[in-house]
Amino acid sequence: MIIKTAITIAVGLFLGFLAAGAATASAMEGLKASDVQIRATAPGMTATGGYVTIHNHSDEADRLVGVAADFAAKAEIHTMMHENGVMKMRALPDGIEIPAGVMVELAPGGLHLMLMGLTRTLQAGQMLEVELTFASGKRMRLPAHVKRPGDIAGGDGGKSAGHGHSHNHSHNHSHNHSQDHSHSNSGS
Ligand SMILES: [Cu+2]
Repeated sequence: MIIKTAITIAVGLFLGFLAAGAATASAMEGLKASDVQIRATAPGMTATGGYVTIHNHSDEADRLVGVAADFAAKAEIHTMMHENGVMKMRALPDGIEIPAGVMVELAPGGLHLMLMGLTRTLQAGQMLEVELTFASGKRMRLPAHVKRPGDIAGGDGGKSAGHGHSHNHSHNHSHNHSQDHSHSNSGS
């Protein structure tokens, strides 16, 4: 009798635990970020771009509001804009809206993670980590592949074909913001 009660309780706890686990798993599936790619740098470069695909499977909008990496003293969310025929980068202090049910792709020529104050040269083939923060409070620590600019998916005729490719160069060279210099100067 006592034993049977104990088993009943144990089974109940176990099922409760499973249910809690399943709830957590589906909540995590709500928002998925994958395929983080970072543009490799040449020695001395203090800034680079990063890209990621975020898929919101939930029925609530969220917002990417922050990015951090241990190899970058400062990181921001940027977009690219046409201004008098010239592509320019602009910080998005409010981040990027990720509407319910929508996939948002940060890719060369458009939205990107701006990684500044680099503490080392990022070489193609390296595997790093970045952390994304969302308005909902979610944080994701994700593996990030360092790739040569030409190997970065999304900007070269892929799904987001169009503007990506031709703008890669201007993007690359305009990364030397004035902020970057203050960071790199502090170390040398
Ligand atoms: Cu930028």
